[in-house]
Amino acid sequence: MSQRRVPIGVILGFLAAFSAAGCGPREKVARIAVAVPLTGDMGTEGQGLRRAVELAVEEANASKRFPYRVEAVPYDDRADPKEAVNVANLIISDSRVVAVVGHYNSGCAIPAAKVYSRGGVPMITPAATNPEVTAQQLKEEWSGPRVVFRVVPTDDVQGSYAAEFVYNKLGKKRVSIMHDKTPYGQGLAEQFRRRFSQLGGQIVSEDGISVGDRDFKALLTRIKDNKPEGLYFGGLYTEAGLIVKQMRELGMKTAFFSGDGAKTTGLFDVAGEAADGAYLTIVGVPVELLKSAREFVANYGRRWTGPGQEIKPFDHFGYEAAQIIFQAMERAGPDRKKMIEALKETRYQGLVGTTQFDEKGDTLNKVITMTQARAKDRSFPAVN
Ligand code: ABU
Repeated sequence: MSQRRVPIGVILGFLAAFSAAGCGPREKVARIAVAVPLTGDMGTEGQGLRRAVELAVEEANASKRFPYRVEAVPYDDRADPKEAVNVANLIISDSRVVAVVGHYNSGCAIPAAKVYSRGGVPMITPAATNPEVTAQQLKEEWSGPRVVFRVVPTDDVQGSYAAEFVYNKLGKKRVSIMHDKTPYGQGLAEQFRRRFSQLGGQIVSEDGISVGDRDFKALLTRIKDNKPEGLYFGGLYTEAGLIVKQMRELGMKTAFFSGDGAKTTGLFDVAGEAADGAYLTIVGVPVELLKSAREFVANYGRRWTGPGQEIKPFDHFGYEAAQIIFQAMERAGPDRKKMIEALKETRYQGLVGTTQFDEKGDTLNKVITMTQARAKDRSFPAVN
């Protein structure tokens, strides 16, 4: 009996045409990676972004917008820069991933962006606000393609805005600064300091703390002795909540200011009543005030009804990032390289207005809103 050999190329081709489960032809899929913190303190914010992107993906599939299925694939970077790089390496190695929505933390987005450039995968951050996230792409040492885009304004804008509010609107001239020594927290605090000093304000002290620190009373007692009229903190909601709580426990009535990383209901979970009156900037306009986001808010509320699934402050930016990716997919097809070029030409009219990117990949939309925490209903009404 003669035996006929099947060429290996034919076997590989046959296998590739079938799904990993081996139970049918492989479905055409384009994946959007959602690389955010899904666990730990910042998991609340990352889970919100995951829900927002999943909603966008479900809507795209339901409307048969593409001749293939779109999947949102979540990756947990745990708000840890090393884990973000690990996750980014996993993402670029999955050839079905055409784009990334992420990361939340600037400290994660900065190193992960280098990996995405190496893999030629476009990334849109819906939350990381340190200027370096995108600016690093224009530096001489950046050897790969420019792949990073951002739909939120940066901390030079946010820090300056806060300084002008404190100095001009509230008339406070002597402020202490604290920050968490991360690219986000320290960077935002430095931008605040730069503008506040330019205006003629006096920085009476500046101190770095570490993420995970719990007891700030010794430091706050020293700060209290300097009698500042305000305390500006660059960092995230857990440390912000602990600081403002301990300030009030020490009898410090000093006004408390922080940024978009602290403006979330987690602040009330940590600080309780002590959060009341804290001033927090947020990038863009809070979603509840955006007429253009009403349908998104209603759909989100219908889709995500479980405990802890309420809309989070950056979710509309996550949804917007997904829509901008879809627009690029329509123009370029689910092709990483072509999508990068299509994203550079973005002109998208969405929930937050018109998004167009500058040469760094930053949105031209530079709106910042000042809010003030209201403990009785755990809300952040706008004050400007
Ligand atoms: N911008 C909100 C906090 C996240 C970050 O930029 O690190």
